[in-house]
Amino acid sequence: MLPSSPELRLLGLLSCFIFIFQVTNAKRDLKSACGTCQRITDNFQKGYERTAKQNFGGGNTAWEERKLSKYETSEIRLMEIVEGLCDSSSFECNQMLEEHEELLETWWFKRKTKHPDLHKWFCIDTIEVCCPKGTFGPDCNACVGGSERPCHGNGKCDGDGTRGGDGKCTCDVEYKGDFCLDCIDGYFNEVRNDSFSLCTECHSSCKTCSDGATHQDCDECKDGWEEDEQEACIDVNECSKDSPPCQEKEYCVNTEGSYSCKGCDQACTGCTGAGADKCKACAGGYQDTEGTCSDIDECSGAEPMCTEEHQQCVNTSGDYKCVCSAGYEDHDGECVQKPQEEEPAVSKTDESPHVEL
Ligand SMILES: *[C@@H]1O[C@H](CO)[C@@H](O)[C@H](O)[C@H]1NC(C)=O
Ligand SMILES: *[C@H]1O[C@@H](CO)[C@H](O)[C@@H](O)[C@@H]1NC(C)=O
Repeated sequence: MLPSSPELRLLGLLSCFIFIFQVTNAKRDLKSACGTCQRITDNFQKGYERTAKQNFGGGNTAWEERKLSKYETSEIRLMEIVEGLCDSSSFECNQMLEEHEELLETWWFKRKTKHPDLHKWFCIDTIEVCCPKGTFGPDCNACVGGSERPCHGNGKCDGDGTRGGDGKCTCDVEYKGDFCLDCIDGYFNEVRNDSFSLCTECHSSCKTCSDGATHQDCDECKDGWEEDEQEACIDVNECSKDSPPCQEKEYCVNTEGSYSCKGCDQACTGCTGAGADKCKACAGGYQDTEGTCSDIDECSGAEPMCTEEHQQCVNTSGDYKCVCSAGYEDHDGECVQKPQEEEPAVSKTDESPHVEL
């Protein structure tokens, strides 16, 4: 009978999730176990080289020769190498080492001569956490694209060299597809057959292209570019369009594939370029003098601009202002005489006694 109550179904669903979780976890574990094993055998090699130079350096008497050849294959040397295999902080490494230390000893004394490649003997063939390069998974199957050139040399095979992964490709940035033979947009196949592909970047004016890297090889132009009569992609001059893209107080600068808007000189109302000589019209407070908009000195006109008593006119860029004359200061819009300056020393002694307490 099928489980029919909601509780039972939920339970079934839950155990299904747990199963999936364990499977994905196990897959990752297989990859990392191979990485751990690889580090162990790498460190073994380093330790082997390190201990080769150690002890009895330089001597060559018969006694030393004998002693040296003895050390070369000795348990002592093996111990010295094994000490450096794992970081004390690496749980995974120490666990693997503990579990398989005897195997390393077996290899050291009995297998080394026949199987000099420790990684192959230990990680791949004996404890079976790794696979040969270009293969993956429990049975060391060939990666997509073959073990010689996984992913046709244009990507990374999932689980490559480990007992984990699914052998599928993650392509390098220019490539796509299950086999990493296709080019992404903006690239084209310069060379291509069933097992080899080289993707080259299109001309900067192309969105897509084929067969070449010039602006005439585009299949489609990029935004900001358009086809001319020869079907080549050329830059669109956004600035010469009927409705220019910039604001009133800006001028337009065309660039490759785009444009930019820049602010007009403050002397202008509208302009065709940078500077006061590129104005379409002069801004208020400026006048056209020989094609350039220049500041008007309002203060030098026949009519006085500032009419209050003791006021003075000051010319500013595009404008003028009225200020009180020297010796006068503004009091509610009127210029009144400043109070006589007191001697600084006197005012200090007047104010400071209570501060100095
Ligand atoms: C594919 O092209 C590459 C590079 O040009 C060449 O080395 C290889 O032999 C070719 N393979 C086939 C099957 O044509
Ligand atoms: C105002 O006067 C004109 C004309 O003499 C000058 O050319 C300006 O430079 C001046 N503006 C300022 C801010 O001094």
